[in-house]
Amino acid sequence: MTRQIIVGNWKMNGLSRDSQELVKAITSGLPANSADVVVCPPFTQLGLLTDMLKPTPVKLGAQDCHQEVSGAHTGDISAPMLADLGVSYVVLGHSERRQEHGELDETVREKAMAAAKAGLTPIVCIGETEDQRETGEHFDALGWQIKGSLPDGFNGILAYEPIWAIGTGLAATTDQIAETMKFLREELVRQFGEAGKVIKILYGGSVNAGNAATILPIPEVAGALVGGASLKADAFLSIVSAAS
Ligand code: G2H
Repeated sequence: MTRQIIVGNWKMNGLSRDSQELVKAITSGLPANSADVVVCPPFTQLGLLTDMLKPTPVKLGAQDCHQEVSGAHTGDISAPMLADLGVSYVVLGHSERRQEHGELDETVREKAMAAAKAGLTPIVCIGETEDQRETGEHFDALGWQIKGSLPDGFNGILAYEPIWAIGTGLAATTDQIAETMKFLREELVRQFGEAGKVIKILYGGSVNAGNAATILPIPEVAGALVGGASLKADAFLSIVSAAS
């Protein structure tokens, strides 16, 4: 079995000193033979942290990239720019970007292609709204998002983050995660054939030190995308320790 992967999504948090302290605490507290660990700080901290992380097994991720390589896109950062800094992963299509920046599946798909071309591993997020879950439309919604957001030949990671579980402290139940993971695997195989069998699927949405040991062993869960709990070294390390 491949190692699980725990990804810390710091979102818009972290000034220089906090970021360095957090990374120092995470890298010095990593358990032996730990799961794979990725931290995704804001863009502003990537340059600073790349040197700190180089001698450690912890990898660096970004929280977005532009779909173009360069050009007139004020305020944006391209995938080759991230690769140039030593970034290995990039989170794409997070629901906060879909909501706050109007990102559509098609843009997410283009970003995933750009990331892969630059040598980054895209972590593409999908997830249903509370309404879709309540009306039983969640599988349809997820199926469409997979179809729209993942490019042909997708060789990255899929993150399932039910929107209603993000930052609410209310993670999906074990049954909901298990049932959804099974559905996602079937969809991936339907879309990508053999290759769909090995695409890693992460769960995200209020993963914390208390529930990680219940969530991570669920079949098909290849790891977790962690927001709030990735900002505290002890909580994040507990989650890493719960991974296999
Ligand atoms: C979901 C998750 C990280 P949190 O957005 O991507 O955040 O763990 O705070 O729910």
